[in-house]
Amino acid sequence: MILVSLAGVLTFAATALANNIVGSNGRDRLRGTAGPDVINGLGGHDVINGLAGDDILTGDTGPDEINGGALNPSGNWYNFSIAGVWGWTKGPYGRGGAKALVYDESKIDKSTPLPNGMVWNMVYDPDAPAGTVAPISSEEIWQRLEWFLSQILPVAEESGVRLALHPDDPPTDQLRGGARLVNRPDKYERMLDLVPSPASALEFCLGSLAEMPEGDGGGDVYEATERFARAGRIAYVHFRNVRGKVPHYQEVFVDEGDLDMIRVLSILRDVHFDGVIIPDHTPHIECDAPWHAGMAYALGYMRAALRMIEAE
Ligand SMILES: [Mn+2]
Repeated sequence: MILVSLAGVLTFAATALANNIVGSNGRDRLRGTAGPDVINGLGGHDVINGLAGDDILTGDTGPDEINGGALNPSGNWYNFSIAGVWGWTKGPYGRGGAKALVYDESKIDKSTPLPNGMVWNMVYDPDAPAGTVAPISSEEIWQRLEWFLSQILPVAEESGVRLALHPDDPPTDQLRGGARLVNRPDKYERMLDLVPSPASALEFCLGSLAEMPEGDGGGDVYEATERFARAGRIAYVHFRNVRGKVPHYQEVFVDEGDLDMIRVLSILRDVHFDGVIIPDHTPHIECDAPWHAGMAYALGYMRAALRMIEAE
């Protein structure tokens, strides 16, 4: 069954492809409420920074937080990143002068350290001492993730919800001194194996995956889509497109990037994917509601594309 919902206005049901497309209201629910409830409500910055004590996420508070947090059983977004999304510039680089994001490592110093008291572009401790966050190795960030998953996944299982990890955006080797986590499709495999659980799932961001450089397990988004969808590990898909890869790429409209989005949808159809597909960030169309216009454009494309491949 397909459920299309755009700001609560439109609802259609029942097609052959068992996907849900959730509009901006669903995105808000998933991203605005559910994700931060998990991460911030349960001491996320301490976990990411490696400072969490054993009492976080354990005891009675875990299930209560999850059950009280309006989490979605199908999948709830989380990121696990020190630097967050950083290093891009925004300008009228998109088609028709739309404002779009460009990531170009020749224009930045990606090792620029994070100030103390900040994680994921957010200040969590305004009284932090002056200075910067020390570099964090790949081994260290994977250990922190393992601890986090070992604590929260049993609670998620008990509560009947899935947690869906977003890959790194941008998927560099390191950013601001911190090693990145899922910057190749195969790293998703490593994450799933780290703490095996049916509650552990993927927030499968097609844009971030397409930005991953070739080689070292990167490059083939179609193969990764089929592999993880067939295994039932994709909780939901971020449907967006890009042109180029790390170290230089640009975010573009869904119909003009390097990824063949129709091919991706066909793969999902062929493996009977029954998760959720939502639009991700898009170029901002010049008008009174630039973000909403971009989202509406992506949703319209997605609906039309689904109709087309279902008719094949
Ligand atoms: Mn995304």
